[in-house]
Amino acid sequence: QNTEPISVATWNFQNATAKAGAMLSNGASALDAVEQGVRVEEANIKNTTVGNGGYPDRNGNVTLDASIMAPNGDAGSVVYLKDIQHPVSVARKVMEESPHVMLAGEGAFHFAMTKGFERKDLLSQESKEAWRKWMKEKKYKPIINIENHDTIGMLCMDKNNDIAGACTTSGLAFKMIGRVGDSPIIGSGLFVDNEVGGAVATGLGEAIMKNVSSFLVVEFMRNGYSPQEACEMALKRIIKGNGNYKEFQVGLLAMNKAGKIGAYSIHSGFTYAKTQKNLNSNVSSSYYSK
Ligand code: SD4
Repeated sequence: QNTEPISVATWNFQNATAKAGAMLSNGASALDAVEQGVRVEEANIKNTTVGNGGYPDRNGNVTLDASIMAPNGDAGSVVYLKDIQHPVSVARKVMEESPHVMLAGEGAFHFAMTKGFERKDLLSQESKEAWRKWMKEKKYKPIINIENHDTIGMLCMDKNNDIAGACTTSGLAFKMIGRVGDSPIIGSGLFVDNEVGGAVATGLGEAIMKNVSSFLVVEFMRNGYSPQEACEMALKRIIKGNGNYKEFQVGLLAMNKAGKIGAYSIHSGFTYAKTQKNLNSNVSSSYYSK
């Protein structure tokens, strides 16, 4: 099998897929491309759900979750990491230079310091103002597709047909202190099995974690379903277990070894970015709720 390299990412993050796509065209590995691709959004101060400029928790702390998976099945992740702009790169270091898969909070920060990462205050002026405004009413309600849903989950396939994935987020805006979402949980926000394909998730992490969505999507593909069918089947299982699905959004995105893509969400509004052969596009996913 020889498929043209391809990169896809949740939401309209074409700058990220374009970066990864350009690297893949130049022969980069899927792992390098996926890391550098999501770093584009981690550095983007305008993206209030990822990395620098992310919305804080209700105590004003920006806390980041990120994960990465390599074609050989290795994985690394960080949860509740503060003051580091590129959590995905810390996750990669955890994968490659520690005996562990996941590091949390202070330990993750300490590890990052020993690996030469820079300490940086990530709370932007805009995010600080949004938080102050939120503090006036203190009403916690994730809003479908807006504000709370801009996590980047990315899948890349390189010229050798190897697949890698990454997922990085500041989590839900104004979450409780200590809250960790699906994005750094291997199998929930991200899963790659290089024999079969990969999947990433975005949306309400609490629903995704209970469903282990990305692992489920990949297992469905292993059983012969297309990426589209697999996303639909996994998402319908979330809906079945949640009477209140009308109140939250989940989007799933998958790629198989043939480079076929599938995406499905509960509500309209979920899109994914795609770069292949230097062509960038933004594709609307199909969805369940009318
Ligand atoms: C979380 N799934 O922390 C993430 C949020 C998200 O776009 O996807 N935002 O629950």
